[in-house]
Amino acid sequence: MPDAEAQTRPILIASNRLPFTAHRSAGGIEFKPSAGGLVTALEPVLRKRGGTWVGWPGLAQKKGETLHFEAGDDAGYEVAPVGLSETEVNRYYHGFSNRTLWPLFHSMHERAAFDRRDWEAYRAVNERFASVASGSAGDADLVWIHDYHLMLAPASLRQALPGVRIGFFLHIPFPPFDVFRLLPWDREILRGLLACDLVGFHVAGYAQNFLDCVERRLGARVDRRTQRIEWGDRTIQVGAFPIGIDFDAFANKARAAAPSPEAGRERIVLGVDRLDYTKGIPERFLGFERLLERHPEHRERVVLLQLAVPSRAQVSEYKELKREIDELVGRINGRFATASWSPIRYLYRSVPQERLVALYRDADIALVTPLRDGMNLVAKEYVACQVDEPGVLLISEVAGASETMREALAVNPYSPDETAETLHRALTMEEDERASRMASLRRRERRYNLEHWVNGFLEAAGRESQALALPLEQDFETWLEPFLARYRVALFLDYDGTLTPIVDHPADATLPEAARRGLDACAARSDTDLSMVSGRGLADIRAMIGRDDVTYAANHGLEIEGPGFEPFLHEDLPHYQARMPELTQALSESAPEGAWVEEKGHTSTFHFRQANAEDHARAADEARRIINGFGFQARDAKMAVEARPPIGWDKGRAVLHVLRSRYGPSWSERVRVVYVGDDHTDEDAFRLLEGLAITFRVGRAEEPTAASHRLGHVEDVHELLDWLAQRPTHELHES
Ligand code: GDG
Repeated sequence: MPDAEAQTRPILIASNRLPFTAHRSAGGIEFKPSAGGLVTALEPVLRKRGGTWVGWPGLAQKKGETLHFEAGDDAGYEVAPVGLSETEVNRYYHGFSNRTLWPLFHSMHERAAFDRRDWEAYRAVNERFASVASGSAGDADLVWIHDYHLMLAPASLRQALPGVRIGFFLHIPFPPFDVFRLLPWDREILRGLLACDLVGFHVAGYAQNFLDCVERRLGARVDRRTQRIEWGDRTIQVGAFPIGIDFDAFANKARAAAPSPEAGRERIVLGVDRLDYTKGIPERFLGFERLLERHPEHRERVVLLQLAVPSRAQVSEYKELKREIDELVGRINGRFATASWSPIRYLYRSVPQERLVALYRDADIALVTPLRDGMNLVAKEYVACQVDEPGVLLISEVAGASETMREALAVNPYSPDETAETLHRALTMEEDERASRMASLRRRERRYNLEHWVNGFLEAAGRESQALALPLEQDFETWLEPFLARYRVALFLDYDGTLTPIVDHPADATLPEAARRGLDACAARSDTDLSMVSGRGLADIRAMIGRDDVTYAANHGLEIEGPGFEPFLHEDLPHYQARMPELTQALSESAPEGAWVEEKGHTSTFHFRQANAEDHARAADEARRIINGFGFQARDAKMAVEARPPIGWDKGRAVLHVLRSRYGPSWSERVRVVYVGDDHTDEDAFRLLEGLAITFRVGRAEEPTAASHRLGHVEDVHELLDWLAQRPTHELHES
């Protein structure tokens, strides 16, 4: 679709909170609009294009209570509330979102709690968000999901609406790999985000961290230059979109605001934060104390005015922090106060915006020293409100904002000495330097404002993701070359969906020419042994490949034949084989038109791909019931249900049998194993080989996998075969 047309289609926004908050009062439930920057930025987009905002109204739902909300007649968009019970508010919101993800993503892992019940609530609530979103999406052109509360929702939404475009923006940092991996559910979170078309972060460093995690934890192909990820058959674009503020609105309000009562007597050093341990409030106070110790000339001339907005007061960490701050203020004020001056003025409350902008305008210095911060809007708002005498901005090196606000004075928030010295420098800075620095900061923030951010993200989300430009050989080399070098290679390949595309009838899935060439070239190498691991019967898979020097593990490995070792047939098989004809007949009788049964000796497969789509679910249920009734194990496959003898044998056990029979019990010292498969019967082999082999899962991104890497298509497997056939020949380590 042309970009211009796409920009006028409705849009769906999903965020933890709706643009207004519900409160219970004596007169019933009341709604108050939320005045946050994000709401101000996104509402006009919704009004213009139409669409829906999905979110939690901020109130725990009582049993049997239904909450109904409307954006108001003139809003021009719909509101779809997601109800949460009190337990869910505790576990999903206070628990997993704010006690696990918030500290971990701010690289404060020692504060993070990992509780499986919180995780389960998070998963359930994310699924509910996705289901409300898919029910409200209508003809929305894009679903834009916000923040760390909803990182699994994209995956559920993708399942419900496979064709929808999904954009995600993370408002907090994305941590480095060695911090992120501490999360017991790290892969699930990554997989959730990879269901998007675009994943946006504030700064390039967070996007890099995400790419590292996806590459190292999921084995996805990553193109760092274009910031793209190949995930099975899909491509995901990643990018940095530094958020801005409504600069002109802040500047205009600052021009209009009445003088702050605090202005005039002493010079003001201003801190404005939610009361949160990431914001570094105690550390900031210690830096200010050090200033007063080292530079007594500032005593009675400067005051640190700290606004701390109450936040997440139910979480114990925050209660503890409040106590710590109260004590620190008391101690420092007790130490330095005189009859007419107290060094720290601390307000634990929120103030109206007119008063906030006046403070920003009248403050001589803004002390923005979070210990870690996604971006930090306070720094930007301060700059926008500097409409009179230019002040100085001190910014923590580890706030996202410091990446672009280069003319601010950067500080390490953990160092009281550095904070003190930088404060001293700011307090003694000449007017012309202050003016130059502030003018540059203001110019940039005016240009890269909130509207610029919204438009930039929406434009990127509307662009089709191009496939990776990186040649596959390069990744094969990185993944395989160091692992294989100087070792014999045992290559295990599934057939259908791996070497050949899936077709309606298995008999039509003949080996493509490219696969034949690759297989022949691999087999021709004296340092490579080939094995086929297939659900097909032995004669069938042998005929499809047509080589005698290959090992065949047929019927999911129940029957194995290969060069150099005794043929294998599981000892319990004859018993089940005797029952097979009867089972096949029962399955055939249950089959609706188009469905059919493939008998393969020891196993049997009920195929329903060609039956009417509306019969699929019922036919599969019935087949499972019959299979179980005969004492066989029913396993779902692609548009099919397989009947297998329930003897605890699978492709993983079969691979192990081949390796032990061929190379002895110390096989792992003698060969390097590569396994390629495309469906969930291959997962048994992927799991067994975890840490022992390089494994590839081919195809659909939505299927979870234990494989170490993914490939998009059958053609990529052909390239892998070519690479393996042409890899450098080394003198073997041990033969
Ligand atoms: C998250 C990320 C990222 C504060 N006190 C009062 C008040 N505020 C307003 C400020 C500002 C907002 O609160 C705080 O925004 P920050 O960006 O500083 O921090 P978080 O709340 O942690 O936000 C952050 C942001 O998302 C956006 O992506 O920058 O890194 O952590 O707008 O003005 N507003 C009023 N009275 C107060 O007393 N009216």
